[in-house]
Amino acid sequence: MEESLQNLYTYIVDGNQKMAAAMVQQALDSGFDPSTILNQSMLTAMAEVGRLFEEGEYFVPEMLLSARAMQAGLAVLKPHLAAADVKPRGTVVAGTVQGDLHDIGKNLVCMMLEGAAFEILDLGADVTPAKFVEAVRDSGADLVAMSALLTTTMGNMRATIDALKAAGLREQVKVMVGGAPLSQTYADQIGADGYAPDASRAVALACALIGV
Ligand code: B1M
Repeated sequence: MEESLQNLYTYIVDGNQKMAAAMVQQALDSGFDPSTILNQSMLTAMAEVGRLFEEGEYFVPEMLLSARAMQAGLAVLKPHLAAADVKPRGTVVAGTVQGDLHDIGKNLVCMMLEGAAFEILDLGADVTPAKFVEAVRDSGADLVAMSALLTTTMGNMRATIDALKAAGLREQVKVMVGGAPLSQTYADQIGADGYAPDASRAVALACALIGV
């Protein structure tokens, strides 16, 4: 890996927010395109953090520091992922489902969708089905984008889809889901309209679902 990408990887794994942000800027200044920085360095760093946690070398505080370093780096990258000022293609209500605090993947999906000219209503993490319903009703959104990183919280995607049905809103909105423990099979089982394994395919899926 090229030196600035390698340094960025190390600062994210080590949880150094300030240096992670500085390294993203340095990599941009050196001419790396944002998707190379993201895929070759930042996402592989988070996968390594997951491995260290699984092996018992990292605990929650270390994971949290790495997550903050990742978010600091993403903040620098964000303007480079976002599109120029164009008419919104559709409105997306996005959130990580109830009980789940993992928001990095969801934030990335939101950034990429924003970059592809979708208007985003980001409800954050630990979002109850009722909050999703309220946001869809108030905004008249075209799409709901739900993320889950825990096997214990995936079920809240189905609960959210059920709540949309109960509120009479399911027919007017498409639902897409994603997150590490999910699969197309699971998305089909819970009655979602689509599943995407990563943020760039989330953009392609969103476009396909609303027909743009
Ligand atoms: Co947690 N954590 N964590 N964690 N954490 C995982 C998910 C875990 C796999 C680690 C491990 O054991 N290897 C494990 C889950 C195991 C399981 O459920 N089977 C785990 C655990 C156990 C926990 C706690 C329970 C730990 C504890 O307290 N004992 C706890 C739960 C807290 C809670 O949510 N209630 C916990 C806490 C945390 C932190 C708060 C410390 C921190 C999160 C901080 C934050 O997000 N602000 C954290 C982190 C950082 C991780 C790992 C290391 C990294 C997650 C991440 O950000 N990845 C993670 C291990 C891993 O993933 N290898 C782990 C980078 C991110 C870009 O990827 O989110 O997968 P991801 O998103 C991808 C795709 O999935 C997809 O696109 C993204 C980019 O391409 N995608 C979508 C995501 N959402 C999408 C939506 C779409 C489409 C695509 O459409 C709508």
